[in-house]
Amino acid sequence: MSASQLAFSSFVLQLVMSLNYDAIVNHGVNLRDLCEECDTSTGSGYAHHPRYCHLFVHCSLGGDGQLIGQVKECTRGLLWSQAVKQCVWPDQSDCPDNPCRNRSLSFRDVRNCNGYFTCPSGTRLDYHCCPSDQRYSEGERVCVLDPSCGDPCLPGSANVTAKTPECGRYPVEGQPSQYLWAVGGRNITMTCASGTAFSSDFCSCTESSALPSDEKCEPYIWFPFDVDIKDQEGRTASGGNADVSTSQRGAVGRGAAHFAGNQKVVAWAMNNMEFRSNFTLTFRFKADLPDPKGTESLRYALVDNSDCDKEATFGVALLTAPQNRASVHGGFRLKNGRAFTASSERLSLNGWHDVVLMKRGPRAQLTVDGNDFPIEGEGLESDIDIVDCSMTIGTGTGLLDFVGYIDEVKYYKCVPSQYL
Ligand SMILES: [Ca+2]
Repeated sequence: MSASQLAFSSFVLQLVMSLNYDAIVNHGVNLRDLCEECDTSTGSGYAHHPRYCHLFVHCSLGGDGQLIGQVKECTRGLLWSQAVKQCVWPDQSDCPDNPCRNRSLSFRDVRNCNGYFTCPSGTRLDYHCCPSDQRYSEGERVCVLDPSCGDPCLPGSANVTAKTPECGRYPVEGQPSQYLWAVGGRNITMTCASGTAFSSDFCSCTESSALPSDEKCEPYIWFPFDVDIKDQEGRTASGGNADVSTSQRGAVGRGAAHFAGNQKVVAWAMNNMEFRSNFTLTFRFKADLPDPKGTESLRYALVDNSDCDKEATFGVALLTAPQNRASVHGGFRLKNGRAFTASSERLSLNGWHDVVLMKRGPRAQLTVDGNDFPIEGEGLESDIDIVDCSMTIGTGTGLLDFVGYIDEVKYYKCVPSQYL
Protein backbone atom coordinates (compact mmCIF):
# COMPACT_ATOMS: atom_id res chain seq x y z
CA MET A 1 0.00 0.00 0.00
CA SER A 2 1.39 3.40 -0.95
CA ALA A 3 1.85 6.18 1.56
CA SER A 4 -1.02 8.15 0.04
CA GLN A 5 -3.37 5.14 0.21
CA LEU A 6 -2.38 4.60 3.82
CA ALA A 7 -3.04 8.24 4.66
CA PHE A 8 -6.39 8.07 2.90
CA SER A 9 -7.51 4.90 4.64
CA SER A 10 -6.59 6.29 8.05
CA PHE A 11 -8.56 9.42 7.17
CA VAL A 12 -11.60 7.25 6.31
CA LEU A 13 -11.17 5.33 9.53
CA GLN A 14 -11.15 8.55 11.54
CA LEU A 15 -14.19 9.78 9.67
CA VAL A 16 -16.09 6.55 10.37
CA MET A 17 -15.11 6.64 14.02
CA SER A 18 -16.22 10.23 14.48
CA LEU A 19 -19.50 9.61 12.61
CA ASN A 20 -20.06 6.57 14.78
CA TYR A 21 -19.35 8.59 17.94
CA ASP A 22 -21.65 11.44 16.91
CA ALA A 23 -24.38 9.00 15.91
CA ILE A 24 -24.24 7.35 19.32
CA VAL A 25 -24.04 10.41 21.55
CA ASN A 26 -26.61 12.36 19.56
CA HIS A 27 -29.00 9.49 18.94
CA GLY A 28 -32.49 10.74 19.76
CA VAL A 29 -31.00 13.68 21.68
CA ASN A 30 -31.95 17.20 20.69
CA LEU A 31 -29.10 19.23 22.12
CA ARG A 32 -30.81 22.55 21.57
CA ASP A 33 -33.88 21.42 23.53
CA LEU A 34 -31.61 20.31 26.37
CA CYS A 35 -29.81 23.65 26.34
CA GLU A 36 -33.12 25.52 26.61
CA GLU A 37 -33.20 24.29 30.22
CA CYS A 38 -29.67 25.58 30.93
CA ASP A 39 -28.79 28.65 32.91
CA THR A 40 -26.62 30.48 30.36
CA SER A 41 -26.71 33.85 32.12
CA THR A 42 -22.90 33.83 32.33
CA GLY A 43 -22.49 32.97 28.65
CA SER A 44 -22.52 29.20 28.99
CA GLY A 45 -24.19 26.44 30.99
CA TYR A 46 -24.40 22.68 31.38
CA ALA A 47 -27.09 20.05 30.88
CA HIS A 48 -27.00 16.35 31.70
CA HIS A 49 -26.89 13.89 28.79
CA PRO A 50 -30.15 11.89 28.76
CA ARG A 51 -28.54 8.60 27.68
CA TYR A 52 -25.08 8.38 29.21
CA CYS A 53 -23.97 9.30 32.73
CA HIS A 54 -20.34 9.89 31.69
CA LEU A 55 -21.34 12.52 29.12
CA PHE A 56 -22.67 16.05 29.57
CA VAL A 57 -23.74 18.88 27.31
CA HIS A 58 -21.93 22.22 27.28
CA CYS A 59 -24.36 24.92 26.12
CA SER A 60 -23.15 28.29 24.92
CA LEU A 61 -24.57 31.26 23.09
CA GLY A 62 -23.44 31.48 19.47
CA GLY A 63 -22.77 34.73 17.65
CA ASP A 64 -26.33 34.73 16.34
CA GLY A 65 -27.70 34.50 19.89
CA GLN A 66 -28.75 30.88 19.33
CA LEU A 67 -27.88 28.22 21.88
CA ILE A 68 -25.25 25.71 20.76
CA GLY A 69 -24.93 22.34 22.52
CA GLN A 70 -21.74 20.27 22.48
CA VAL A 71 -21.45 16.79 23.97
CA LYS A 72 -18.40 16.37 26.21
CA GLU A 73 -17.03 13.42 28.16
CA CYS A 74 -15.96 13.25 31.79
CA THR A 75 -12.47 12.00 32.56
CA ARG A 76 -12.46 8.20 32.63
CA GLY A 77 -13.92 6.85 35.85
CA LEU A 78 -16.03 9.93 36.62
CA LEU A 79 -19.73 10.61 36.03
CA TRP A 80 -21.59 13.86 35.52
CA SER A 81 -23.48 15.51 38.37
CA GLN A 82 -26.08 18.04 37.28
CA ALA A 83 -26.48 19.23 40.90
CA VAL A 84 -22.91 20.52 41.10
CA LYS A 85 -22.38 20.79 37.34
CA GLN A 86 -19.14 18.92 37.23
CA CYS A 87 -17.74 15.42 36.80
CA VAL A 88 -17.62 13.65 40.17
CA TRP A 89 -16.70 10.27 41.63
CA PRO A 90 -19.45 7.87 40.53
CA ASP A 91 -21.08 7.33 43.93
CA GLN A 92 -21.67 11.10 44.16
CA SER A 93 -23.35 11.44 40.76
CA ASP A 94 -27.06 12.25 40.62
CA CYS A 95 -27.38 10.73 37.12
CA PRO A 96 -30.65 8.71 37.00
CA ASP A 97 -28.93 5.76 35.26
CA ASN A 98 -25.91 5.72 37.59
CA PRO A 99 -24.77 2.06 37.81
CA CYS A 100 -23.15 2.80 41.19
CA ARG A 101 -26.61 3.61 42.60
CA ASN A 102 -28.40 0.79 40.74
CA ARG A 103 -26.03 -2.09 40.22
CA SER A 104 -28.25 -3.80 37.67
CA LEU A 105 -27.34 -0.96 35.28
CA SER A 106 -24.35 -0.74 32.98
CA PHE A 107 -23.49 1.44 30.02
CA ARG A 108 -21.38 1.09 26.92
CA ASP A 109 -18.26 3.01 26.05
CA VAL A 110 -19.41 5.45 23.39
CA ARG A 111 -15.95 5.42 21.82
CA ASN A 112 -15.58 1.67 21.62
CA CYS A 113 -18.33 -0.75 20.58
CA ASN A 114 -17.02 -3.63 22.67
CA GLY A 115 -16.27 -1.72 25.88
CA TYR A 116 -18.69 -1.24 28.77
CA PHE A 117 -18.80 -0.04 32.38
CA THR A 118 -20.31 -1.63 35.48
CA CYS A 119 -20.12 -0.70 39.17
CA PRO A 120 -20.15 -3.89 41.28
CA SER A 121 -18.52 -2.17 44.27
CA GLY A 122 -21.07 0.66 44.34
CA THR A 123 -18.27 3.22 44.45
CA ARG A 124 -16.05 2.87 41.39
CA LEU A 125 -16.58 2.02 37.75
CA ASP A 126 -15.05 -1.15 36.30
CA TYR A 127 -14.26 -1.26 32.61
CA HIS A 128 -14.74 -4.44 30.58
CA CYS A 129 -14.23 -5.53 26.98
CA CYS A 130 -16.32 -8.05 25.03
CA PRO A 131 -14.42 -10.79 23.17
CA SER A 132 -13.36 -9.88 19.63
CA ASP A 133 -16.14 -9.99 17.00
CA GLN A 134 -18.67 -9.06 19.69
CA ARG A 135 -20.16 -5.78 20.81
CA TYR A 136 -21.85 -4.73 24.03
CA SER A 137 -25.62 -4.61 23.87
CA GLU A 138 -27.01 -2.21 26.45
CA GLY A 139 -30.56 -3.49 26.08
CA GLU A 140 -29.64 -7.06 26.91
CA ARG A 141 -26.60 -6.13 29.06
CA VAL A 142 -24.52 -8.85 27.39
CA CYS A 143 -21.92 -9.15 24.66
CA VAL A 144 -23.53 -10.17 21.37
CA LEU A 145 -21.97 -11.39 18.14
CA ASP A 146 -21.22 -8.51 15.76
CA PRO A 147 -18.30 -9.03 13.37
CA SER A 148 -18.66 -5.38 12.25
CA CYS A 149 -17.40 -4.24 15.67
CA GLY A 150 -13.69 -4.34 15.08
CA ASP A 151 -12.65 -2.09 17.96
CA PRO A 152 -9.79 -3.46 20.02
CA CYS A 153 -9.98 -3.48 23.78
CA LEU A 154 -8.39 -0.13 24.64
CA PRO A 155 -4.99 -0.63 26.25
CA GLY A 156 -4.94 0.29 29.90
CA SER A 157 -8.64 0.93 29.98
CA ALA A 158 -9.36 -1.91 32.38
CA ASN A 159 -7.82 0.05 35.18
CA VAL A 160 -9.28 3.49 34.92
CA THR A 161 -10.84 4.34 38.19
CA ALA A 162 -8.25 4.47 40.95
CA LYS A 163 -6.73 7.81 41.88
CA THR A 164 -3.50 8.20 40.00
CA PRO A 165 -0.49 7.33 42.13
CA GLU A 166 2.25 9.71 43.13
CA CYS A 167 4.49 10.73 40.29
CA GLY A 168 7.50 11.30 42.53
CA ARG A 169 9.45 12.67 39.54
CA TYR A 170 9.93 16.28 38.59
CA PRO A 171 11.85 18.26 36.00
CA VAL A 172 15.34 19.69 36.24
CA GLU A 173 15.53 23.34 35.29
CA GLY A 174 17.25 23.81 31.94
CA GLN A 175 17.76 20.05 31.46
CA PRO A 176 14.71 18.68 29.59
CA SER A 177 16.26 15.22 29.14
CA GLN A 178 16.73 14.74 32.89
CA TYR A 179 14.41 14.39 35.84
CA LEU A 180 14.71 14.05 39.58
CA TRP A 181 13.35 10.95 41.23
CA ALA A 182 12.45 11.18 44.92
CA VAL A 183 13.43 7.92 46.63
CA GLY A 184 13.62 7.43 50.38
CA GLY A 185 13.92 11.14 51.08
CA ARG A 186 16.67 11.63 48.50
CA ASN A 187 16.54 12.94 44.95
CA ILE A 188 18.31 10.92 42.28
CA THR A 189 19.04 12.54 38.90
CA MET A 190 17.83 10.31 36.06
CA THR A 191 18.44 10.70 32.33
CA CYS A 192 15.79 10.02 29.68
CA ALA A 193 16.45 7.78 26.67
CA SER A 194 17.91 9.50 23.63
CA GLY A 195 15.34 11.58 21.72
CA THR A 196 12.99 11.83 24.67
CA ALA A 197 12.46 14.45 27.35
CA PHE A 198 10.78 14.46 30.73
CA SER A 199 7.13 15.51 30.88
CA SER A 200 5.44 16.31 34.19
CA ASP A 201 2.07 15.72 32.54
CA PHE A 202 2.90 12.12 31.68
CA CYS A 203 5.24 11.56 34.64
CA SER A 204 7.70 9.95 32.25
CA CYS A 205 10.10 10.57 29.40
CA THR A 206 8.19 11.22 26.18
CA GLU A 207 9.12 11.96 22.61
CA SER A 208 10.24 15.59 22.67
CA SER A 209 7.82 16.67 19.92
CA ALA A 210 4.83 15.40 21.91
CA LEU A 211 5.68 17.52 24.94
CA PRO A 212 3.64 20.44 26.18
CA SER A 213 7.19 21.50 27.09
CA ASP A 214 8.49 22.52 30.45
CA GLU A 215 10.98 24.60 28.48
CA LYS A 216 8.43 27.11 27.26
CA CYS A 217 6.26 27.69 30.27
CA GLU A 218 3.06 29.47 29.22
CA PRO A 219 -0.15 29.95 31.25
CA TYR A 220 -2.51 26.99 30.95
CA ILE A 221 -5.45 29.06 32.16
CA TRP A 222 -5.52 32.85 32.16
CA PHE A 223 -8.26 35.19 33.34
CA PRO A 224 -7.29 38.75 32.30
CA PHE A 225 -10.70 40.07 33.44
CA ASP A 226 -10.56 42.91 30.93
CA VAL A 227 -13.89 42.42 29.19
CA ASP A 228 -15.46 39.26 30.65
CA ILE A 229 -14.86 36.40 33.10
CA LYS A 230 -13.62 33.95 30.47
CA ASP A 231 -10.36 32.02 30.24
CA GLN A 232 -8.18 33.72 27.62
CA GLU A 233 -6.49 30.40 26.81
CA GLY A 234 -9.90 28.89 26.00
CA ARG A 235 -9.14 25.78 28.05
CA THR A 236 -11.89 26.03 30.61
CA ALA A 237 -15.49 27.00 30.72
CA SER A 238 -15.88 29.46 33.55
CA GLY A 239 -18.96 30.33 35.48
CA GLY A 240 -19.75 32.62 38.31
CA ASN A 241 -21.36 35.90 39.17
CA ALA A 242 -18.50 38.34 39.63
CA ASP A 243 -18.64 41.36 37.38
CA VAL A 244 -15.81 42.86 35.39
CA SER A 245 -15.35 46.45 36.36
CA THR A 246 -14.98 48.72 33.37
CA SER A 247 -15.04 52.01 35.23
CA GLN A 248 -13.24 54.64 33.22
CA ARG A 249 -12.63 56.84 36.22
CA GLY A 250 -10.77 55.86 39.32
CA ALA A 251 -8.41 53.28 37.86
CA VAL A 252 -8.91 51.19 40.97
CA GLY A 253 -11.04 48.49 39.48
CA ARG A 254 -10.55 49.08 35.83
CA GLY A 255 -10.28 45.84 33.87
CA ALA A 256 -10.44 43.65 36.99
CA ALA A 257 -13.05 41.27 38.33
CA HIS A 258 -15.09 42.83 41.12
CA PHE A 259 -16.35 40.74 44.02
CA ALA A 260 -19.11 42.21 46.14
CA GLY A 261 -18.97 39.61 48.92
CA ASN A 262 -21.20 36.83 47.61
CA GLN A 263 -19.55 36.47 44.22
CA LYS A 264 -17.14 34.06 42.59
CA VAL A 265 -15.59 32.92 39.32
CA VAL A 266 -15.21 29.15 38.80
CA ALA A 267 -12.84 27.41 36.35
CA TRP A 268 -14.63 24.10 35.81
CA ALA A 269 -11.81 22.34 33.95
CA MET A 270 -9.61 22.36 37.03
CA ASN A 271 -11.93 19.84 38.66
CA ASN A 272 -9.97 16.62 39.30
CA MET A 273 -6.91 18.16 37.70
CA GLU A 274 -3.65 16.30 38.20
CA PHE A 275 -1.24 19.03 39.32
CA ARG A 276 1.71 16.70 39.98
CA SER A 277 4.52 18.71 41.53
CA ASN A 278 5.01 21.46 38.99
CA PHE A 279 2.59 24.28 39.73
CA THR A 280 2.36 28.07 39.56
CA LEU A 281 -0.58 30.32 40.38
CA THR A 282 -0.25 34.09 39.95
CA PHE A 283 -2.74 36.92 40.42
CA ARG A 284 -3.12 40.43 41.83
CA PHE A 285 -5.80 41.68 44.18
CA LYS A 286 -7.03 44.74 46.03
CA ALA A 287 -9.33 44.28 48.99
CA ASP A 288 -12.11 46.73 49.74
CA LEU A 289 -12.71 45.87 53.38
CA PRO A 290 -13.42 47.90 56.52
CA ASP A 291 -10.71 48.19 59.18
CA PRO A 292 -10.90 44.96 61.23
CA LYS A 293 -11.31 46.48 64.66
CA GLY A 294 -9.87 44.75 67.69
CA THR A 295 -7.51 41.83 67.38
CA GLU A 296 -9.80 39.34 65.67
CA SER A 297 -8.26 38.03 62.46
CA LEU A 298 -10.76 37.39 59.69
CA ARG A 299 -9.96 34.99 56.86
CA TYR A 300 -11.10 35.93 53.35
CA ALA A 301 -10.95 33.70 50.27
CA LEU A 302 -8.80 34.75 47.31
CA VAL A 303 -8.12 31.76 45.01
CA ASP A 304 -8.33 28.03 45.83
CA ASN A 305 -9.95 24.75 44.77
CA SER A 306 -12.51 24.14 47.51
CA ASP A 307 -15.68 25.06 45.61
CA CYS A 308 -17.37 21.75 46.44
CA ASP A 309 -17.14 22.14 50.24
CA LYS A 310 -14.01 20.03 50.42
CA GLU A 311 -10.57 20.91 51.66
CA ALA A 312 -8.56 22.77 49.06
CA THR A 313 -5.38 21.16 47.71
CA PHE A 314 -3.96 24.57 46.79
CA GLY A 315 -5.06 27.97 47.97
CA VAL A 316 -4.32 31.56 48.86
CA ALA A 317 -6.32 33.49 51.48
CA LEU A 318 -6.17 36.94 53.08
CA LEU A 319 -5.93 37.24 56.89
CA THR A 320 -6.82 40.61 58.34
CA ALA A 321 -4.96 42.27 61.21
CA PRO A 322 -5.70 45.45 63.21
CA GLN A 323 -4.96 48.92 61.90
CA ASN A 324 -5.81 48.20 58.27
CA ARG A 325 -3.19 45.51 57.91
CA ALA A 326 -3.38 41.99 56.52
CA SER A 327 -1.19 39.05 55.52
CA VAL A 328 -1.43 36.64 52.62
CA HIS A 329 -1.53 32.94 53.50
CA GLY A 330 -0.94 30.23 50.88
CA GLY A 331 0.02 26.60 50.44
CA PHE A 332 -0.72 23.07 49.34
CA ARG A 333 -2.20 19.79 50.56
CA LEU A 334 -0.18 16.87 49.17
CA LYS A 335 -0.82 13.23 48.33
CA ASN A 336 1.20 12.10 51.35
CA GLY A 337 -1.57 13.63 53.50
CA ARG A 338 0.45 16.61 54.72
CA ALA A 339 -0.32 20.28 54.27
CA PHE A 340 2.35 22.96 53.88
CA THR A 341 1.76 26.70 54.08
CA ALA A 342 3.51 30.04 54.43
CA SER A 343 2.39 33.54 55.39
CA SER A 344 3.59 36.88 54.12
CA GLU A 345 4.58 39.75 56.36
CA ARG A 346 1.88 42.30 57.19
CA LEU A 347 0.78 44.49 54.29
CA SER A 348 -1.62 47.33 53.79
CA LEU A 349 -5.13 45.84 53.87
CA ASN A 350 -6.59 47.71 50.93
CA GLY A 351 -3.63 48.14 48.55
CA TRP A 352 -2.93 46.23 45.31
CA HIS A 353 -0.77 43.16 45.95
CA ASP A 354 0.88 40.68 43.56
CA VAL A 355 0.84 37.01 44.55
CA VAL A 356 2.75 33.98 43.24
CA LEU A 357 2.23 30.49 44.69
CA MET A 358 4.61 27.92 43.22
CA LYS A 359 5.79 24.35 43.76
CA ARG A 360 8.34 22.32 41.91
CA GLY A 361 9.30 19.03 43.50
CA PRO A 362 10.65 19.70 47.01
CA ARG A 363 10.69 23.47 46.52
CA ALA A 364 7.65 25.67 47.14
CA GLN A 365 7.12 29.29 48.02
CA LEU A 366 4.63 32.08 48.35
CA THR A 367 5.76 35.41 46.88
CA VAL A 368 3.92 38.63 47.67
CA ASP A 369 4.92 41.94 46.09
CA GLY A 370 8.27 40.43 45.10
CA ASN A 371 9.15 39.16 48.60
CA ASP A 372 9.64 35.38 48.89
CA PHE A 373 8.19 33.41 51.80
CA PRO A 374 9.47 29.82 51.52
CA ILE A 375 7.11 26.91 52.17
CA GLU A 376 9.16 24.29 54.00
CA GLY A 377 8.95 20.92 55.66
CA GLU A 378 9.73 17.23 55.38
CA GLY A 379 7.74 15.44 52.67
CA LEU A 380 7.30 18.51 50.50
CA GLU A 381 8.47 16.58 47.42
CA SER A 382 5.11 14.73 47.32
CA ASP A 383 2.63 15.61 44.55
CA ILE A 384 -0.24 18.04 45.12
CA ASP A 385 -3.36 16.03 45.98
CA ILE A 386 -6.17 15.66 43.46
CA VAL A 387 -9.71 16.69 44.43
CA ASP A 388 -13.01 16.82 42.58
CA CYS A 389 -13.34 20.58 43.00
CA SER A 390 -12.78 23.34 40.47
CA MET A 391 -10.62 26.42 40.99
CA THR A 392 -12.70 29.16 42.57
CA ILE A 393 -11.81 32.85 42.71
CA GLY A 394 -13.48 34.96 45.42
CA THR A 395 -14.99 32.24 47.65
CA GLY A 396 -13.69 29.17 49.47
CA THR A 397 -14.71 26.52 51.99
CA GLY A 398 -14.41 27.81 55.55
CA LEU A 399 -13.45 31.31 54.40
CA LEU A 400 -15.31 34.60 54.19
CA ASP A 401 -16.31 35.75 50.70
CA PHE A 402 -13.82 38.22 49.30
CA VAL A 403 -14.77 41.87 48.80
CA GLY A 404 -12.68 43.84 46.33
CA TYR A 405 -10.88 43.30 43.02
CA ILE A 406 -8.92 40.32 41.67
CA ASP A 407 -7.11 40.47 38.34
CA GLU A 408 -4.76 38.59 35.99
CA VAL A 409 -5.29 35.11 37.43
CA LYS A 410 -2.92 32.66 35.73
CA TYR A 411 -2.39 28.97 36.38
CA TYR A 412 0.66 27.25 34.86
CA LYS A 413 1.34 23.50 34.75
CA CYS A 414 4.99 24.45 35.11
CA VAL A 415 7.08 27.12 36.82
CA PRO A 416 8.16 30.08 34.66
CA SER A 417 11.89 30.67 35.00
CA GLN A 418 11.42 34.08 36.63
CA TYR A 419 9.78 32.40 39.64
CA LEU A 420 12.48 29.75 40.18
CA1 LIG B 1 -7.21 42.83 33.84
